[in-house]
Amino acid sequence: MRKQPAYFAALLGVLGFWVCLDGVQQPLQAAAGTYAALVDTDGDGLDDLLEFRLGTNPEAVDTDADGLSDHEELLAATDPLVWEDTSQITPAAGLYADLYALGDTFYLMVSAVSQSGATAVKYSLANQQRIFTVPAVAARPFLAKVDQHSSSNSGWNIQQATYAFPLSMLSNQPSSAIAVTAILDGVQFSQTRVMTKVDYILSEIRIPSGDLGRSTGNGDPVGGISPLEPAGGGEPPHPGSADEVCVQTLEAIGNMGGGRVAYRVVEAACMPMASAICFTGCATSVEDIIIGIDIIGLLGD
Ligand SMILES: [Ca+2]
Ligand SMILES: [Ca+2]
Repeated sequence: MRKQPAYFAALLGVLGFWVCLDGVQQPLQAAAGTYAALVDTDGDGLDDLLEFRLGTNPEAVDTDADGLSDHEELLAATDPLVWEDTSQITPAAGLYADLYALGDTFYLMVSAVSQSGATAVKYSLANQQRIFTVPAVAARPFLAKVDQHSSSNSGWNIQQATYAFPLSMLSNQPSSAIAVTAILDGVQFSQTRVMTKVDYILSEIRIPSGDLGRSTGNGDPVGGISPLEPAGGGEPPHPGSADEVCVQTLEAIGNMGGGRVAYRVVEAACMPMASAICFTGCATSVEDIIIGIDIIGLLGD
């Protein structure tokens, strides 16, 4: 196992949420083998492997041809797979973070669109036991790629950084989360990715309804699983309730293709557990539908 700095080893902190699975998930197979990490064929800022995960075309900047690039759509919280009247979209600051895995490495891409640039960028890692937050400078040893893109809106700029971390940071944990917070044009934004082992497969849990997991600070995700407060405003990770663990029981209800499996929450509760910490926002409600994405099964070794 690769050696990793203590601050990041400790990072994936709290998250007292476990997922139990009822039903059977078939590991999904897809032909990701032709893609290489950190390659962005169409130059839109989204690596080919990330586009493979998202279902966008790695060889087209604007998959749905609505005038906004796939990357800008993620930052604008619109759907890069659905044509929208982008002339009606008011330019706004946005933060997007996503990850993909290849071999023994996972790649975390963070990008922000703003007028004045991103400041106070911080990263948090959380697991059942703890949360650890560091400023962006502490993650610099893992930096694999930085980039800048011009926005389709004059006066707005897209900043981007991609980090390469040992996959063991996630795969050794039953569940974990990565959160990014930043100040964009004076407003705090955050993005979170939540991973959990489902039948021994590390899967990413995302919010349904076509949402690709974005948060722009003014979005208000409903349902789903998140270690952040679900309210808008991009609140940072917080320790939540001590000595509790969120237990979600999921029932697989459908294979959505592309590595995605839909689950229905059949049980959701915060339960007492010594030394565990339950994020306020991690509890779903019964009958919520969440999406698990088999990132390792799709793109792993
Ligand atoms: Ca691309
Ligand atoms: Ca679109």
